[in-house]
Amino acid sequence: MTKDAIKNIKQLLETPKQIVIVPHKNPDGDAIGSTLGLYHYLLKHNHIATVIAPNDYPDFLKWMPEESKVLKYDSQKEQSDNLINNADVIFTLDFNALNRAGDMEDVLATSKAVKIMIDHHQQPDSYATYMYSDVSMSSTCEMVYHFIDMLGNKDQIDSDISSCLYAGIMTDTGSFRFPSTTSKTHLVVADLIDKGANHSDIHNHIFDTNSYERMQLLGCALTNLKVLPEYRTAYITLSQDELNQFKFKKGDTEGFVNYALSLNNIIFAAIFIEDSQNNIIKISLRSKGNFSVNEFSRAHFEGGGHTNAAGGKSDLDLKLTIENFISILPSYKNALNNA
Ligand SMILES: [Mn+2]
Repeated sequence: MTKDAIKNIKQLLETPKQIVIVPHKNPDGDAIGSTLGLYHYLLKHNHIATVIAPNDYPDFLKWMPEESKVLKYDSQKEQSDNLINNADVIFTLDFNALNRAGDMEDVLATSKAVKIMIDHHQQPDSYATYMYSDVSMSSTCEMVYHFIDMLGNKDQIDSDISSCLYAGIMTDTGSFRFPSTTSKTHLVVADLIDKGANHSDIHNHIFDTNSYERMQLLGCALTNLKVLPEYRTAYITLSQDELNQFKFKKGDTEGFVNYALSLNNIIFAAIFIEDSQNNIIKISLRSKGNFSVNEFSRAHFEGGGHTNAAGGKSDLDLKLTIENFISILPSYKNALNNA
C-alpha cells in the first residue's frame, strides 16, 4: 500500500463511520478471523461496524469473540442490504473479485461506499478504491496485522483481535507449514501470542472438535483415494450418498485433500465433492512446488486461488468430472514431472 493510500484511509477512519466488512462465500478460518479481527479494531475507534458473511461457516470457527454478531446474507438479506446501501466504507477481506461474495455481488458492486480490499489471492479485480493486495502473504489475517501497524496502531491490538488473527494465520498456513509461511509470519504470530492469543486453546477449538461421523467420512474418503503415479497426482471423491451416510456437516471435509497430497512422490492432489443441492461438483486442488493449481483451475474448473491451493467447480456429474480431470492430465505431464 502506498503512503498516500494509508494517509487517506487514516483520515477516512478518523471520524466514526458506518462500516461493513465482508469475507468470501463459504468463509474459512482466514476469512472469519480477518473480518472479526478488523471488526474489533474498528470498534475501538467508535465506528459502527458489521461483519456480513455471504453464507454460514463451520462450527469450529464459532468460538471467536463476537462471532454471534456476524450476519449471514443468505438468511438476513434485508438487514444486510440496508447496511450495505448505507455504508460509508466497505472492507472486502480474503477475496479479490466480487463474484466470490456470491449473492452479495450486485449490492456490493452498486454501493457508493469507499471500498477497501485486503487480500492475498492472485490476479485481483479492480473494484476497490484502495487495494492492499499481496500474494506473498501467508494470510489475510497477517495482512490485517500489518494494516493496523501501517495505521500506526499496533499497540491497540488486544487479545480479541489477536485470537481472531492467530486463528486465520494458523489455518491458512496449514499450521505454519506451507511455503507462504515466512520468518515475518512467525514474528507476527509471536507478537499475537504476547498480546493475548492462546495458541493452544485456538488449536483445540479448530482441530480437536471431530465428530465420530466425520472420522468415518474421512475413512470413506481415504478408501476412495486414487493415485496416478505417472502424473504424480492423487485424488479423492465423495458422492452425495456418501456424505449423507456419514451425516455431512459444513466443514467436515476441510483438510481431506491434504491426505492425498501427503503421499510419497505426489505433488498434485484434488478432492471432488458432489453437491446435489447446487447440482455441481465442488473441487479443491493442492500442489507442491511450482505447479500452479491457480492456473489449472482457472483454465479448466472455473476457479482459482493461490499457486499451491485453489478451488473450482464442475457442472458435469461426478463420474464425468473425474473422466474430464484425467483426460486433462496428459497435457500437464511435463509440468507435473518437473515441478
Ligand atoms: Mn486466505
